Amino acid sequence: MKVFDDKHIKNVVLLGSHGCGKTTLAETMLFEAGLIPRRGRVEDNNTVSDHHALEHERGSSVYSTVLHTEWRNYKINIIDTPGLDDLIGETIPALRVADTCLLLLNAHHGVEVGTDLVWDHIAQYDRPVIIGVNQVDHPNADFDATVDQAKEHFGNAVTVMQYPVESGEGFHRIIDLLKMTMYVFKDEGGKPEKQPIPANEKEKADALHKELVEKAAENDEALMEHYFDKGELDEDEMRQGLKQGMMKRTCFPVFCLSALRNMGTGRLMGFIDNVAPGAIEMPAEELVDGGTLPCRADGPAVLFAFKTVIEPRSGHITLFKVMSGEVKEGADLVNDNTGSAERLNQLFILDGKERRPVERLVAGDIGGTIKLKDTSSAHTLHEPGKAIKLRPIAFPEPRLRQVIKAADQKLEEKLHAALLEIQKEDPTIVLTYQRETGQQIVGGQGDLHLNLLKWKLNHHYKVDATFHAPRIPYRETIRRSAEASYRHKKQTGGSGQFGEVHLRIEPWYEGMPAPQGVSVRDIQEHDLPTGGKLVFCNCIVGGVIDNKFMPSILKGVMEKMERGPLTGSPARDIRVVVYDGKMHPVDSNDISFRIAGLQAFREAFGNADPQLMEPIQEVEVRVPADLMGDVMTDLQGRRSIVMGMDTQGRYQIIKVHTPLAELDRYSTTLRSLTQGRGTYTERFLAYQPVPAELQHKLVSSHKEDEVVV
Ligand SMILES: Nc1nc2c(ncn2[C@@H]2O[C@H](COP(=O)(O)OP(=O)(O)OP(=O)(O)O)[C@@H](O)[C@H]2O)c(=O)[nH]1
Ligand SMILES: [Mg+2]
Repeated sequence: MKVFDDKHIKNVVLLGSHGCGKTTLAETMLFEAGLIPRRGRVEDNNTVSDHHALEHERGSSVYSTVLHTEWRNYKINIIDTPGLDDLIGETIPALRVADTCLLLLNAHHGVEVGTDLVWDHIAQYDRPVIIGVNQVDHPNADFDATVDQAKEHFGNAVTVMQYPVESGEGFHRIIDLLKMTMYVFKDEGGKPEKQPIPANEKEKADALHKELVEKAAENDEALMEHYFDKGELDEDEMRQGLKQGMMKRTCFPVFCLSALRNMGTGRLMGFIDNVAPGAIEMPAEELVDGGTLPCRADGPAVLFAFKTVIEPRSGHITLFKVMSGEVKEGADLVNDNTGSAERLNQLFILDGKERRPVERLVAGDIGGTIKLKDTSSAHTLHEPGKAIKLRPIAFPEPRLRQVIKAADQKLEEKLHAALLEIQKEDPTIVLTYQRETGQQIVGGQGDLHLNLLKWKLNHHYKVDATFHAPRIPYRETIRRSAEASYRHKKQTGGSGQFGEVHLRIEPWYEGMPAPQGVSVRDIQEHDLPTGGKLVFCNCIVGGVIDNKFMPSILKGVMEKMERGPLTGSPARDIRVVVYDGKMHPVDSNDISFRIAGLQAFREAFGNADPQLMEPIQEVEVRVPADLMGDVMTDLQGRRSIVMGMDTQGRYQIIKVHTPLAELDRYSTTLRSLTQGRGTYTERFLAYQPVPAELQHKLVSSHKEDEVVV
């Protein structure tokens, strides 16, 4: 495999809504450059990019795939991403390492919901953008309307570079406004014939050319002056101006394509070669500990591992971008995140599933290796003796959480191990364990994401998993103090059991004064594993309960607090004052005092105005302004408290506090309320009291466990 120097490498990520033609375009770019002898089709499951069984089954991309093409003297690394929003975890790492985004629009759908969603991510990464209007050959294609929508959604930086003489089935001619020429394609596409712009298109082409020249000139004073003097810029000057515009994001050049019929790809690749910024032209990477790392071939060797791919047979493949310097096969590096030494035993570039060995890779290039010991996604590897750590990759929080179980209980451990593996590949799969319910919760980006997870578990790990809604982690507490006493007495045959405990329970709060009216011998503060506190005061006088039984009483109280009296949820923030009791010289033992403590606590709890607490989430919903009413009405039906509203471009941001219990499958509801245009984030805020009526309902539907003696 040829080694390209840092000046001849371009990294492009293909982005766009589901089905706009990214995979088809990637295939065409490889074919047009002569790297593959024939073009595969997504429908025939034979494209280079969509090579996974899961992608074949679905007929669309599920994974981000790295490919490369060569056009003239340049190597263009392409990362083809899946367009479905649930698979954003695949797209984000690709965006992180790409230097230019190629955003595809579908000429018969215009700007779609998926386009808008991915646009938000592009904007966060502040990357240069080329817009490709694809499917211009489609019978319902409308190039002009698509460009108008693009301007409406992404602003005036949208700049037409080309337009089709005719959209729709007859599409075969493109007018290029930089070269001021017309490309005429044969039916099968490929290399076009260049022709002069026809007279009836001249006026339109001249006007658009002028706009393009002005756009190119506006980023550079010297160019602007030049333009004023001559009234024109030559091609090179235009390229220079457009590159600057792309880097400043004041220019998003628009190209005209039919990926399916191979029209427009060659010219697009030529533009990527000549104009799209390469890694060495992009701003230096910011480092975690301050400072920056410019992408230079003569800098220290630094790699950024952006993705882990798990191949069932060959194990983990680590995909990386060379952020600086160069690496050779066999290089010894250090992982800055773990401190581990790593050797690049193999060095290759990837074209879908094909690995092509390469002797070395230089700054800006993308490659892969296998069998790294201790390297995960977003880790930095560098030559020994340096301390360089690149910023991590931020992934969105889960939008759907479900309890996951192995259908066959015996496979529970296998399921857990499989989930840990999958998580390495897909950081948007988030595992949590809910201690009090003993439930394993898996978080993902939506129903589809979790369905794909199920598929992977089934097919790659041979575990069938079931999903269901998690139990709400309620908490129980009290609102006033109450006293109770309990005598546990059992006289059966030989030795009996006896223990009597008198206690008072009180709502605990930070800075609470010591118990009044009793003589305190000992106070213990326990941080509970499920949050909150239990403060346990030994106020026994005259030795009515021996000190050695106090731990048993505490144990009984703790047991009831772990599975609270109201709904079996953990109780919290309670002070227990044990002030009296009785012992029996022979029959008193640990178990008697444990039971007496537990029962006394339980009884006192019932009289202490018990309160069920529920988790409240801080929720931020982002919806197009016209859908705000419906979304708001729905949120109000979910016991939400509106905290504020904001405008962000064409969107409204609604901030609410909503009980977790009301957010079950909210992502699915929000999608259907907004045809997918609304998004939201949520995070835990605090525990708050459950309203009385609802508490009554929850308590009556819970049957308290019998006390096991
Ligand atoms: N008419 C026409 N159809 C196209 C063109 N490009 C792609 N298609 C078709 O559109 C469908 C989707 O194409 P893909 O390449 O899978 O789209 P994608 O953007 O990769 O889709 P995801 O991976 O799901 O995001 C396929 O049926 C393609 O044949 C085009 O230029 N013209
Ligand atoms: Mg695809």
